[in-house]
Amino acid sequence: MPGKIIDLRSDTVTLPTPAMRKAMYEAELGDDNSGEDPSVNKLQEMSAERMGKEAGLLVTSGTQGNLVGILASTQHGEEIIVGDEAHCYLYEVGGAAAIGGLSFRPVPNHRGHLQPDEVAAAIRPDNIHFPRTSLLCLENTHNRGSGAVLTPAETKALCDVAHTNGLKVHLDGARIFNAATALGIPANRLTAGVDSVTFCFSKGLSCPVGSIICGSQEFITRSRKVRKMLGGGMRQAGIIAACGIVALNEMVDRLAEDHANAKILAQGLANIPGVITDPALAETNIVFFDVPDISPADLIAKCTGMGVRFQNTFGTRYRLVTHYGIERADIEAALSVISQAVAPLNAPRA
Ligand code: TLP
Repeated sequence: MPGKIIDLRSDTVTLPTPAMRKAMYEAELGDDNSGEDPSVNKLQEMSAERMGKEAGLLVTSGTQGNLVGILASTQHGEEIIVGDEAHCYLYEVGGAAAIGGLSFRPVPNHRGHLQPDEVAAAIRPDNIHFPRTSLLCLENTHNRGSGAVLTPAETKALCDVAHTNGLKVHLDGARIFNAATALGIPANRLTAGVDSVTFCFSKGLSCPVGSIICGSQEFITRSRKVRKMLGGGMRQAGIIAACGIVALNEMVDRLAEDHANAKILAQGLANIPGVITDPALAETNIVFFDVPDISPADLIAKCTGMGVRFQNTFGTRYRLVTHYGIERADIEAALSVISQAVAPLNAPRA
């Protein structure tokens, strides 16, 4: 039996650090539904400051943060522009359509690097037949784009197109600190032009639960009501916020380690015959690879049996995510396991 399970399925599998467990125990609490939880209030202020926005609102998850952001920026029946591989389009149960009565207008994703001219072409002109286009959603880093990073210049160009045409911009920044770390800049440079941004505490920052949405004071006041409608109004949520405070103080700077590990992983995978990956795409903590000649069920079962877990995203494509708790030695071990699992492919044929 393998010893340590090396779980590379997602950075959502991270467990709280000892400092977070202590902070939860000691957290000052109150009723956040009435805005009276001091720990939540502190986290919201810290987060808003990091994002360069006026205010923040703690939400239960990234999915809820995106939905709150979308609903607070639109009216029922309008249309929102998304990349055709955006998380909020593919993996959030179509909440914007189901709950917001919004139609999605997908544009080519380009690994998250949406093209301003393609966005501009998707904006509906004023016409009796059309819904009003009211929001552009961006994603940084981009999950399905192998953790691709949007630069401040790209973000600005996209925001300019949106704002010139009367659209708001919501940024799914679930992993915004990974993007900032990769570029070596403060996160607020990546959020400067957007109207709202969500980021997650429960991914690379290692918290057990929680995300946040930031924007103008007026937007957050509206978002608070939407959150309540979605059942996301919490009570002594300072238990959750306490971990977020530790995360912002202690867990952002270490993301560079995850990125370095992802690069080693991607390079190692590229050297395994039978595995297809482009190591240049490993910009942050997400690595995708393909093994066309083996069934996904077999590959996953073999690797899991040898103590290495990762996700089969679709077809013969797989995703590995590095995070807190995964050390350099685990990367070497994972590479050795994957290499053994695909080895029969490479055996000389009789
Ligand atoms: N991503 C998860 C899930 O897809 C399972 C993962 O493992 O990567 N935006 C982005 C870019 C995300 O990657 C995710 C979660 C979310 C939003 C939603 O966050 P949660 O899971 O907190 O609702």
